[in-house]
Amino acid sequence: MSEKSGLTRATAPQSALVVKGATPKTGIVHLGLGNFHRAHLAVYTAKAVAADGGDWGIFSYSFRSKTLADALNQQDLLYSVIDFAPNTNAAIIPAIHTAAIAGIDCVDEVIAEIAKPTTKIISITVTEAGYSISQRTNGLDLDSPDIQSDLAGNPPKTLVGLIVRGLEARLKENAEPISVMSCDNLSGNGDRTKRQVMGFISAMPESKPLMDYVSKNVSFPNSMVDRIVPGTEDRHIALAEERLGVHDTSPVPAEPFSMWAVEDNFIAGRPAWEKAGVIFTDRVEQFEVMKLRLLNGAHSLLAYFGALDNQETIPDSRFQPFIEKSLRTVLFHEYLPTLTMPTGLSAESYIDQLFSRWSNTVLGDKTNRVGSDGSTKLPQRITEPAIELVKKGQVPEFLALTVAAWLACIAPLNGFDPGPHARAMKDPAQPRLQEFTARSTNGTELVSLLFSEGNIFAPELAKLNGFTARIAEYLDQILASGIQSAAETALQRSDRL
Ligand code: CS2
Repeated sequence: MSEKSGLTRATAPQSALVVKGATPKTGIVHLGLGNFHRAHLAVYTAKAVAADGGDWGIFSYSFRSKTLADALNQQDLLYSVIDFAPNTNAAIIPAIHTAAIAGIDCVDEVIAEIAKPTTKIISITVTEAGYSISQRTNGLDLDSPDIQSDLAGNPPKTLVGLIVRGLEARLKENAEPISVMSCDNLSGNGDRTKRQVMGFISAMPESKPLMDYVSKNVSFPNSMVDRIVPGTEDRHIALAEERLGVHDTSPVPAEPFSMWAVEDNFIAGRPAWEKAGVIFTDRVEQFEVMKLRLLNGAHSLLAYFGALDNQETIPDSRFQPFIEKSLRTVLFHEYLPTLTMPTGLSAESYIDQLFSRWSNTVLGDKTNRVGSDGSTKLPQRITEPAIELVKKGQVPEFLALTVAAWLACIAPLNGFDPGPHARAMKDPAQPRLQEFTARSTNGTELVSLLFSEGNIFAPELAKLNGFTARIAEYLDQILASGIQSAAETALQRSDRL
């Protein structure tokens, strides 16, 4: 136990507080109380309130994270965000939350909060896995038992169910407009959230009034969010204490870099986020695609190649010469040709900046964090570029190898040991994939089951025979001779382009 006093309103160093006076009243209900939210939306909102005022306090809810919610309540809802990078000692306390609650027993409170006319925005960070997307139908996963339970009127267990019950209560009580803003790495995240919400409402009995209300009075802004935020470790807690002089049980480590590009489509108003550095643009899609492919797509490669090469952290992985070459090839030959950079941003400098962000040894982001949930991340990152390149007659070697490396990490065949960092990765599709593995003797059989029964990648991708055959071939090569050998084959083939 630390000898320093614990972080509370009474002990918080004033100089670190972003919002210095009383916490503003709730204007935002946030779903998903993870580290990313606490270092991104919460920081931008606190800075906007500090600059411009407004009732934009954040009432936050998490389906799980009960321990974190309890810890924050012990600290008067305060926590610090600590920049981790060489040559910085920044530590701030956003002080913007009005509540932190967690667990399914609290959903009625959340629904009631969404219904209040003073709530103007519902914001979301639940990761890609939280949207109940069916890859088979590209809509709401109506086969999911949790969605079925939510549709039957039980206390909502899913994000979409919870939002819809909140909107239903709002319609009943005041029918005021509201915005629903996804801050997750999904392409067209606002449009996608709307599709999921509408899919749920369509499956409800007598849903016409709710459908009309949502169509006319609820906006779903698209946005591109960016900041690398790992999980909190003991060393982060120790450093937070050193910088703050008080003991914070729940600090958030983050890189200094932060970016947020948002479509200005807030039907019920918003904080003055532009005063906190947010880019408002009607070209948000360009930012999203750039970030989802160049940062996140390449990040997945770093995570799976690194873990298979026994690297614990992203910087350790990035510094392996074969991984660095693979990264440059996937970025310049496979992702960049499939996108248009936003006006004013140069691809070369954005990519240089990515390499320096991935080199952050002080932050020490983990390959197992980035590699987790690949079944919900890879479809966003790989599908469209793969389809586009194959249609142009190019086999995207490293996109195929990324999928193969993910399979080798999550569902290793024939007793292959992917190493401790891959074993630490979690993936909601792992049981299904392992079942396919048990039925397969080689990469071709596994990949064929993945694409015929997996419901992970869009059916269109399954039709790209050259691409799926390449995934199988690379998977066999990883199992027989390791990731480096497979990457070298892919590099040789790419050189011939
Ligand atoms: C990462 C992201 O988990 C992942 O797959 O690529 O969490 C990444 O760190 C963030 O999107 C950075 O903005």
